[in-house]
Amino acid sequence: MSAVGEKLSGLSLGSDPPAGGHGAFSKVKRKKDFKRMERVNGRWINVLQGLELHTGIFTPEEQKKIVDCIVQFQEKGREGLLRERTYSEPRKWMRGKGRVTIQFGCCYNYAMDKQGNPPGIIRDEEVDPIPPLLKMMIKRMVEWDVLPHTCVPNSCIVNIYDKDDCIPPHIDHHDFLRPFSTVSFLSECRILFGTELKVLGPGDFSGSSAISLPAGSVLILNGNGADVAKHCVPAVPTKRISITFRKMDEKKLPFKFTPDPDLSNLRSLSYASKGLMPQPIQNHGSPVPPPRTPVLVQKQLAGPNSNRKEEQSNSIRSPYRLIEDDFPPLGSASARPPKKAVNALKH
Ligand SMILES: O=C(O)CCC(=O)C(=O)O
Repeated sequence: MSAVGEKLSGLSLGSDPPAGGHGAFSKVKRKKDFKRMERVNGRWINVLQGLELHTGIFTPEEQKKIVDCIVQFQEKGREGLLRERTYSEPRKWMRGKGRVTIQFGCCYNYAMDKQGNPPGIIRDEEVDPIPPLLKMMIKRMVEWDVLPHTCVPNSCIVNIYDKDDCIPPHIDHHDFLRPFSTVSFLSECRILFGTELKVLGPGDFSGSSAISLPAGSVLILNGNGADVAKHCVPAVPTKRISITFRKMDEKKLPFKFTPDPDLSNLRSLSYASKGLMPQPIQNHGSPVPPPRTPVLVQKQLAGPNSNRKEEQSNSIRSPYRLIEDDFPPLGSASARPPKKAVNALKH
């Protein structure tokens, strides 16, 4: 069992192995072909390139545990039991104004604050550490090939949207590396993307593309989808929670930051990461001959910057069988921003 599993076993989200060994993993669906061509600086590009939507990563029971945990933190925050900048409940005076946020791992400043701190990570401010259950979510995402082990998040922001709350158009600040991920809970909502997102009214936005985020889904933001297109969540029709996990730029780490051992050495559970040779699955009764060097191994040898897309899709589509315990229950590069992105509203 990994360090996280050992230390956090008391907080296990699930007690049984996935039904049928690969049962839980077989429910995972990954969409990586989002496409919307827009003209940027005179060139037509796919502004959704780099977005991925992963569903089936967290079971309904696990989602409930995570939501319960967030609700408990919200209560603690209301009672003043969290560090000052961890919990924030903006003054709301109209539809589309604000949402509750809970920050773990670092204090992110959305706009120039009273002390004159610019938007970004405030390095001399402390917030509460990432709670164990949320660390287990990170572990799951890395082990299940949702996030690369080269970009393990060390901070997160929980957004609690009541009906009519929203998040305005923005590009995530480059104090955080790419990719980053947003996990959705409680209700499905639409997230808009586009180089031009229009503010039509309070919580009312329009954009060239909308992606539906089902409860329990993980949206990965990378490439153009993170840095060329802005994104926003228009006023939600019903309560929703999201957790955005991000890795901080080393140069922007809070001064008192110490790496969490629970989040170090996380690895994908796909066989190549374990250095195991795959076992061919019978295909219509005849064994599938393995390639001389399995693709995943090739990718691993090629280093962390090799084509992760292919690696991920291989982990579910390849003719090789994963090891029975590869997908246990939850218990057990910074892209240089294009000019356009630099000018976009930072968030
Ligand atoms: O709630 C969401 O899905 C989006 C959150 C987001 O954009 C952010 O935290 O920066």
